[in-house]
Amino acid sequence: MSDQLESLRDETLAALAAAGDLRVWDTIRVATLGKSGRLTALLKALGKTPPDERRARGAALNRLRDELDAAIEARGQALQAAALDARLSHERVDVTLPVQRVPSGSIHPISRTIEEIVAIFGAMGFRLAEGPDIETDWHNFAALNTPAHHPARTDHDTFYLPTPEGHPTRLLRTQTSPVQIRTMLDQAPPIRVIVPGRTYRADHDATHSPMFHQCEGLVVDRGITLGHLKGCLIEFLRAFFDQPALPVRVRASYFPFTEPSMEVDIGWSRRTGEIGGGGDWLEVLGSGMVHPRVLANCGVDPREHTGFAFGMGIERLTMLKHGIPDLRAFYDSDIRWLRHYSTSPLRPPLLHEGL
Ligand code: 2NM
Repeated sequence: MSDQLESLRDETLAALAAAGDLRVWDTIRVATLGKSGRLTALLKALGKTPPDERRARGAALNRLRDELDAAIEARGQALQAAALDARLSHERVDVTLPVQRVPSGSIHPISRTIEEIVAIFGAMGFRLAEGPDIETDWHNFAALNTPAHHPARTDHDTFYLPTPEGHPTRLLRTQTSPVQIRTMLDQAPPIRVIVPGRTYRADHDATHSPMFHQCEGLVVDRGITLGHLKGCLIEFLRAFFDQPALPVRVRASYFPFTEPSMEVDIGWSRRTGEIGGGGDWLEVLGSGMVHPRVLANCGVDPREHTGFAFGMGIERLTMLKHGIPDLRAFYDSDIRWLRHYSTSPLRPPLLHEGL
């Protein structure tokens, strides 16, 4: 090999060995094998070599090109691997470190209760149903067998909206039952729905808010009985309060949309406010067998199908479960109250853990 080729070889190999990163490596590659590279220039000049030297010179140049090609490739790969190693060790994550305390939202206790109720009834085969907050008086009252003179219909309780001439009266729903009405109108039995949502009544004092939350449920099928209703509600209450032996009792009652109707009480202690034992009773639910007229109003034949329905107040259940003393605090958005009573979005309700 000529001195010229030998120095090109030694210089290139030395420069490659010294190259600390891919940017320097690429400069060497271009300066050697690129369009205006040193080796490329020598190959181009081969044509001007005297014919008697050309053969040997060509062979030497090709050998050198193969050698440098391989050396550049190998160094490139080594540098790439080193760069990846450096990145991986730099970006290593210690999974044992505590979660970073980034400011984040949390689940309001009302939302949490709704999620829990839906999870419990979901496990019993109920589907979630929702509907509009603004209703017609037919869906909110008439279809539910609530006669025109019923106290719930007076202006005192209901927020009526301005209604254009010739249109059906519009109002803010006073219960979520119009969603059950819409469900029966939309789909044929068997029906199993759980219906949480906002409801509105013109009532505002220490224990009433004009906007509050209810959760109602409806089952319609062939052969549904009061026994199914009792079993279902006892199952729900024991799961919700996480007490497998929670005392539950039912009392006869009256609602225009159910016949018979019953109220459901759970055991508690009036003295300590504790749910469970204690010998006192606390009303938590209203329920009953769907009135045949309500079924008929929704196109369900009461000679073929029967159903049960129930309703509960979300705020009240939440206050009982968590010992929250004041209803109004739910809507104050006081960040200290929210920190105390809200739950992390990272811990959704899990049935298998017990709610
Ligand atoms: C309650 C109590 C009793 C109820 C009835 C119906 C419907 F649409 F099926 F007729 N939905 N919800 C009902 C029955 C609600 O809340 C205290």
